[in-house]
Amino acid sequence: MKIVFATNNRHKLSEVAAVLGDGFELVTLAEVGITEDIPETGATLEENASIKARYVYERTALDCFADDTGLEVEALDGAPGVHSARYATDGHDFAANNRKLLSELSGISNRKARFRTVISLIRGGVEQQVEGIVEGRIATCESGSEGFGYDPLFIPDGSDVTFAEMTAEAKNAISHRGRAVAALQEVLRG
Ligand code: ITT
Repeated sequence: MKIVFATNNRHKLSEVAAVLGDGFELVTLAEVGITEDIPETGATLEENASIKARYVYERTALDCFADDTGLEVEALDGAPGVHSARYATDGHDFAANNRKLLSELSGISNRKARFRTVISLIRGGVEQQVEGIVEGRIATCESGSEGFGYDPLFIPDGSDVTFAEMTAEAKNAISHRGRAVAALQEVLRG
């Protein structure tokens, strides 16, 4: 099955491709001629996932999906949440975002956090959303070099190590995105 994945994030692309497996051919934005950044103007992950998927559908009329993900930290009232990509700066500066998160949590003992991924799928012009969540906590310093984004700071429940210390396979087995993509697969196969 051929489907467009509306992302410019190569890490997401490889994680999603690994979970979906060989039965699905993921088409990139560049392959359908969309090279500009899709504006993410929504106030929620749900809105942004929908905006990204609709942007692609309106221009290509192809089946497509988009993922919007946020890190929600309890002691920060859910921040950075929908602003996760641009927490510290205007760009996707992972190192600066991680430094800001550690500084905001400095001296705070409640480190509870979760990653939440919302995927918006448009198939045959009909839109559906699925979600994946992983609960965990924010470490006091960065560890590991795998993955991307906040992975060096996020320790999932049931683990002693961060996502950045896990193989891609181990992260995918329990992660927000792995779970959301498993739900997406059910919908696509159903
Ligand atoms: P696209 O919109 O092009 O898909 P993006 O990087 O802007 O890519 P999001 O808005 O969904 O994607 O993600 C917001 C940020 O959340 C992202 O830049 C990372 O910093 C972080 N993030 C997302 N998924 C993550 C993951 O699995 N592990 C660690 N950080 C993640």
